[in-house]
Amino acid sequence: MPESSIEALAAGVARADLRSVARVASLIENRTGRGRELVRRLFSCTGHALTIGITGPPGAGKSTLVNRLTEVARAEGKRVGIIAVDPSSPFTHGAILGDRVRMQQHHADPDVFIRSMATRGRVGGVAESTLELALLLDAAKFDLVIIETVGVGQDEIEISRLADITVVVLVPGFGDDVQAIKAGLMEVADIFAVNKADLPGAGKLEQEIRAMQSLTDVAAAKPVAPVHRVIAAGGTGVAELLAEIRTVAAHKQKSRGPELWEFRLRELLISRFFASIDGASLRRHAGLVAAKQQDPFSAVDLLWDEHEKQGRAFA
Ligand SMILES: Nc1nc2c(ncn2[C@@H]2O[C@H](COP(=O)(O)OP(=O)(O)OP(=O)(O)O)[C@@H](O)[C@H]2O)c(=O)[nH]1
Ligand SMILES: [Mg+2]
Repeated sequence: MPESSIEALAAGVARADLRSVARVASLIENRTGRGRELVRRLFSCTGHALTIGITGPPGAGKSTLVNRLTEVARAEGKRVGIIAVDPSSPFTHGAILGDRVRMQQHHADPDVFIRSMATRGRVGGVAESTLELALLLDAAKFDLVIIETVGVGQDEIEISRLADITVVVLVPGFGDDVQAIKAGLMEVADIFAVNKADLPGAGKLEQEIRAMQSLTDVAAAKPVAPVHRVIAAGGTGVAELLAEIRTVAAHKQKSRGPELWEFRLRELLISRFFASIDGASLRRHAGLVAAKQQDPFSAVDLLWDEHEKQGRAFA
């Protein structure tokens, strides 16, 4: 099919043709060589979009917030690409279905592109696919690219950091048992959104965040992340949040282009390595090491060999 040649698809993306964007997105999701080739070609056209990572505990209102941010950006005439990374873990409540329902108002809008990426059963490769999708949407001239991940595991949290700026969404009324989640999320936040501020406890949560910041940010030598109260459900505070995102992102970009790419390249390396390792094999070695039937260094040697074999097949 001549219209699906790499050249034609690249040209389609460059002129923001949505059918081409959708086809390339599928090529990326299916981890095809053509998808990767296209992203390589399109990379020189990227750099225009602001990418925003939105992460936070399950049910914090991330999708609702993404929906509202999209509304605000659309009212400005901006085009918005959304990538919802769904780990299909027991922690999420059918995120894909929920996202579809909540995003429905934007579905008919040709200037909003939504892609849910299921990660079930994949050990690695998620960071790489996510970055490829984000670059695709950037090349297709979307002004904002929003990446939603559920901030439960470290991997998910790291994916939100592939963006130019990371917003951590927290909600009042969690028990003390989520302190651990919060601690993991503290380090990645450029901005905190205290959502569901219509519920009691928003002030207390804000105080807790500031108290934790006073402990962690000194050591991290990182600017203190602003805290914003929002009611995503009603849209309150969302325009202000977007303005803050832009301000913080502008500051960050000035100082940390190479630093951000160093982080991204590291994530890509890890992602690619784990994409070539079978999860079952990793678990098998872990079992052998735990049972003292194998030492961890030999296990790593064997996993590395597996990666080299797979890596060659992959290339
Ligand atoms: N009271 C109140 N409820 C909200 C607010 N924002 C979102 N919700 C509700 O919180 C629930 C979860 O919202 P989602 O947007 O699906 O949350 P999420 O963080 O995307 O959830 P996962 O993707 O499953 O982790 C929904 O029932 C929303 O209607 C808010 O500002 N106030
Ligand atoms: Mg969601």
